[in-house]
Amino acid sequence: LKSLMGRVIFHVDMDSFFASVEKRKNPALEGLPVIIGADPKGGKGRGVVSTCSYEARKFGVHSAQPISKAYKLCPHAVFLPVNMELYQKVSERVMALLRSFSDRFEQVSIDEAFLDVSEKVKQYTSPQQLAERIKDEIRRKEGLSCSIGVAPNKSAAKIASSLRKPDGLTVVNPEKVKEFLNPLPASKISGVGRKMQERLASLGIKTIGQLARQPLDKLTEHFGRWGLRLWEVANGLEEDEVEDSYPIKSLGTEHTFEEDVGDWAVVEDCLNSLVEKVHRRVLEEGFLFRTVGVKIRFEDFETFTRSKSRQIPTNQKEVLHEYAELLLKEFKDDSRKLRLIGVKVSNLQKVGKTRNLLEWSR
Ligand code: TTP
Ligand code: MG
Repeated sequence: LKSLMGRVIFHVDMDSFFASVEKRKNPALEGLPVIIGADPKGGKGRGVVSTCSYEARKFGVHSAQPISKAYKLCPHAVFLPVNMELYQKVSERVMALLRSFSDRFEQVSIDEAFLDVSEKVKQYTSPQQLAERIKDEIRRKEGLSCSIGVAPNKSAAKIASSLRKPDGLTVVNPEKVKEFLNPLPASKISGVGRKMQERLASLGIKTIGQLARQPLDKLTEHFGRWGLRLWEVANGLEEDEVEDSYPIKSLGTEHTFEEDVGDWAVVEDCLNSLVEKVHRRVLEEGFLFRTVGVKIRFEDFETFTRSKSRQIPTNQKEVLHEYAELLLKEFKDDSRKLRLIGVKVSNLQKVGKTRNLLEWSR
């Protein structure tokens, strides 16, 4: 068995990605607060902020905030609609470049990837030098900046990339992982959101170091398998492999209603058109999917996602529709009005990859 010791893992995350791509396209935006969001209508739209430039972040604007709130915080910002096609194209080029620098490559989202460079790094004087080379290439070819975290495992690399944004580079030496993690807040661990943070705080756990020092049984008692995971990550013992992946992990779309909707017939109409759209893209891209997901946001912004998987991949619209409808049903009796619904497919497989297909349906 190949030892996982001595791995060099990079986590690369583009800086204010959608906003940076817009700035690259229109240099007049340089230095200005730029806010990207669905249907911005000059700040009066009903969508949420996808992202914003670092200039806008100084005013407290951030992802997932209602556009109207962002407008109050930063009325002089430039508001732009989401041009997903453009970002997708740039993302594909950036990911191809990152892939070329890696032994194993795993795309995590539109602007984020893990690279296992354990072998490749031997061609350079240090991991630092390889990371700088990658940053230079992305800047030269795409005019964009990114932040890179370097560590012996994925979880530490991901945390490292977030520490010196934008245009950051943080290298964690293998013997310094615990020292690096200890003082950081537990919320830096991927998957520890506000709720989890509160539950940890109620046990007196604020930092990753405090988490690391807990008896393992105490954590599993409170959090099950997730407790074990937290303990591993906190102690720098996580050893997940970088899983080679396809560039596109999911295809989806969502719709924010002009006015909150209480009539389920309207919701169903909208669902039909979202299913149509997603299905068209599935066929265009030549994918099969195994998982259908829905997203639903109520008028008070409470948001839920649900998904349902099947064993055997398919590209049939009927399946997509049936699953999506089934998943939405759960929310039908809620008295609140709806603000947004979304549909996506994931666990994608290119048609014709028979070897993988066989593995999947085993
Ligand atoms: P992130 O990497 O989370 O954010 P970012 O690249 O804009 O900024 P940072 O410098 O902090 O990394 O997400 C990547 C893109 O995904 C982002 O540019 C827009 C999109 N996105 C949304 O549409 N909605 C969201 O809630 C988030 C978090 C991101
Ligand atoms: Mg980013």
